[in-house]
Amino acid sequence: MTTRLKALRDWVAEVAELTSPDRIHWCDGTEQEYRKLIDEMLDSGTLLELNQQSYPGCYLHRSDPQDVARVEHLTFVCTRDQEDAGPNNNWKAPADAKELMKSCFAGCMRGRTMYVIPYCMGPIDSPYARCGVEITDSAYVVANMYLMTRIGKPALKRIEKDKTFVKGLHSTGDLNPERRYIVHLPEELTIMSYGSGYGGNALLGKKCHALRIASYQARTEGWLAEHMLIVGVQSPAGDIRYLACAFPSACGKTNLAMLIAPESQKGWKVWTLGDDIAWMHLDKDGQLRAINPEAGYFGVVPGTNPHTNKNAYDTIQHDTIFTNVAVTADNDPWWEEKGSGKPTVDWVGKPYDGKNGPAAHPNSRFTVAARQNPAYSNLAEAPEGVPISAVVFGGRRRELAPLVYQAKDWAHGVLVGASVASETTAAATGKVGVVRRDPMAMKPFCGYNYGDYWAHWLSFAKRSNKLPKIFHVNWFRRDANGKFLWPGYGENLRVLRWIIDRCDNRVDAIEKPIGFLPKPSDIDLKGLDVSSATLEQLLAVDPEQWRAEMKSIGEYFAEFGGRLPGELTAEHQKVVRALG
Ligand code: GTP
Ligand code: SPV
Ligand code: MN
Repeated sequence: MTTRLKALRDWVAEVAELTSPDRIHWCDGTEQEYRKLIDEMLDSGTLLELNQQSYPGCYLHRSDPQDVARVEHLTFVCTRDQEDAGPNNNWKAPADAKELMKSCFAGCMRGRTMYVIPYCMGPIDSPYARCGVEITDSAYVVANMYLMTRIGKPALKRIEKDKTFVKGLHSTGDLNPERRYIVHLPEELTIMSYGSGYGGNALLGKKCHALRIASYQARTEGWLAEHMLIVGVQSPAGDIRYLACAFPSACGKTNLAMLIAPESQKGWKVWTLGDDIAWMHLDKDGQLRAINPEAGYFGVVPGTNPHTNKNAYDTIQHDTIFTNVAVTADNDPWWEEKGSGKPTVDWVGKPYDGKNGPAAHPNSRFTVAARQNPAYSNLAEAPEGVPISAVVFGGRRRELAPLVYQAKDWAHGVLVGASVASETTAAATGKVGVVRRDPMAMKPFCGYNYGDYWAHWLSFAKRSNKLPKIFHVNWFRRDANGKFLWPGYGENLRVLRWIIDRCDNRVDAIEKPIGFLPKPSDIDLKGLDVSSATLEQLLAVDPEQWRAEMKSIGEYFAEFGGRLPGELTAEHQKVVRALG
């Protein structure tokens, strides 16, 4: 296989010249190719076969123990002008970044195969889809891209038609954490990733392209590339409302995207469109529509069980790649809170004695094709996407943020999104459980200056009067003993129902300085072990705490100096004044 697109041929030749691979393989994206790759990885030990009776088509990959999460401190956005990357990104001058990466990549594929993966983010026939080509020396990356995106011949055909593509160059290198860089050149639609084989560092279609590069493109082209799940919530009457929800990494997107209604919520049904990324455009009528650029899930494994997330649990019973989980004596995959089985070997491959932390890595992941999800929406691959009724922001906050509230209008909603803060998780290296600012859940993923990004969000109000309503949720509020106040998971449907009731003007709300809060009687608690006192606690807005929060948000905003839109400052001031 090769291509008639000269720009692509030239780039592949140039990379081969730099990296000196033994072989070049153009991925055609067929099942036979996938099978062959799996067999080769089983031979080389990159993959281990799991029990094929109980988990047919499932394999385990153990990554390097030092390479288990995204590395935000080694991720760079390299714009010509540092201001364009903003204080929210690490920056290097493009020329310096290129030189550094060139020195890393020089000869790095000697003895290896160089895979060329043409891929399409979004349904192949969607006007909103965008393509890229990832060059990698990792068969594991190819297999993951096969499950999660649309790769091979159909993508290449589209690239040849579009005549443009994002260039992503990746090598696992020697996995030295001191020589690991994830570099983006948004002005050149280029990504260079060296020294990691893990998830968001290496599967370049995902965070690198579909968020960092795409968000940069979306700004100039008038659309949005967001770290959001997309769901359809169907009422007993059969009406479906689509929601796009942005929560930081490991804060519940996959779980909400696959939610199953509890017993007491008869007739409600949730359909999954996407679990991590949404690309949203205004259509000609001013309706915001979303597509999921991905075709599979790279989901957090621990905590997945038939009670928390039965759809995910069922989805990963076959044809799944598990990364960094434990195994049982029967060679089944195992993870914390799986609810059955016992681990005998931990995620690094050592006998599990229960003494050295969890058996599965807290950021262990499953990779699986979306079509295996029993709740996969029949509109998930609609080229025109689905109409979004509500945008929902959320974070992991043990205090302060109530279970749910609604922004007063679009501009206030942008403030609510820009004010998101959340406890850090195992999805990125570094300390876990520290509250940090994570506007729109995009801190690690916004490919340009946050000040410009907020201005871009605000600009939508001038372009449409049919924009979605904006909300904020927090499933993670705790009591004085550290226990979650809200049961979460399937029960979150009760909160989605209030959100939809608000969108459809079915219920009033209580106006507070921070936004509209539900009347407690409008949250359905039927069949739920949550007292009205607990609900009151969940919905409480403590003015003292909120004054402190607004002060800290103001200080954070000030870091963006002249790039901070005046309209956002005005929205902030309004809330500060209302809080007194
Ligand atoms: P990324 O893939 O990193 O972007 O994460 P995500 O946002 O998709 O998070 P995911 O749904 O995988 O959930 C992460 C963790 O949060 C898992 O351990 C879940 O079990 C837990 N979790 C998800 N939803 C809830 C909830 O409603 N309540 C509580 N208490 N925990 C939840
Ligand atoms: C996240 O960290 O938000 C993920 C996993 O979805 S990764 O693909 O590694 O970015
Ligand atoms: Mn994510």
